[in-house]
Amino acid sequence: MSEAAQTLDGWYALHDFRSINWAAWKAADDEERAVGLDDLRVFLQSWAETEEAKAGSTAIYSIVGQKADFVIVHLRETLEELNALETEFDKSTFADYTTKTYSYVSVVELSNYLGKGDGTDPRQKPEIMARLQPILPKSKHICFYPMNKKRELADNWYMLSMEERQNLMRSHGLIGRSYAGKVKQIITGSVGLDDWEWGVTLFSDDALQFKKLVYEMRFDEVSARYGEFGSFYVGNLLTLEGFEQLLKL
Ligand code: 76R
Repeated sequence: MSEAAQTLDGWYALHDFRSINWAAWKAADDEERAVGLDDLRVFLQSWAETEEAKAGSTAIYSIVGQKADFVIVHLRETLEELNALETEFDKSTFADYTTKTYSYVSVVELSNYLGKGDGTDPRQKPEIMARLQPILPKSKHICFYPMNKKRELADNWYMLSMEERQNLMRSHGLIGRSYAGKVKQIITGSVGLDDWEWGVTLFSDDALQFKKLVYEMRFDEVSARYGEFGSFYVGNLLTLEGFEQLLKL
């Protein structure tokens, strides 16, 4: 049996994709819509306070295309907190004007492929904790997709030796690092949690950098040979003002 990579796991993640039920929103009167918008303001305020208190992080993006209208990305310490956030949102008046389109449950993950480790507890290191409990950047754009590493007879990631995987990951990391300052990535692990093995969430102020990075990685062996990808979601940062503008009739 090959050696499993060790992971450090951080905050749990919920990517909650919704669409707006425009027929219901348009059928509501001004007063009803005002109640819905108030809900939204209260949610955004409370999520911002959680982030301020460093007890989690939330980012909201519109989604371009027909897969969803917006996504709320929550990072929290526990699955219970994610569950509570989702249910609280579902109970709100605002949620009556939305439909659920997709969701993804995972946990922020760092693996030991490239880190040497100096024998000390990595959780005592502020720079490691900042990566395990990241404040989601409020970049202009987001890109999310789930992925697997292949398990086919000829190309089975999980049957490669630790050393082979380390060598492959080195090249992956080098490409990734060449996008430093342009794309911020958060890798969340989801084996045993959701339908794919990882969620990839990318942030950038220039959406073209998503295409350039993902394209370049396709030529790298880790992705070219072993990557399998789900649906891609791409969108634009939604502030409260942006949300109000979006909902304006
Ligand atoms: O964490 C680190 O910085 C160490 C290097 C590193 C690891 C271990 C790293 C760097 N990644 C790691 C793990 Mn990655 N990554 C992806 C995708 O579309 C594709 O082809 C793949 C989707 C992107 C775009 C990306 C970007 N990475 C992983 C893993 C877990 C693998 C496992 O455990 O088997 C996956 C699934 C994955 C996928 N990666 C980077 C990036 C970028 C931009 C970097 C550089 C990060 C930096 O230096 O800040």
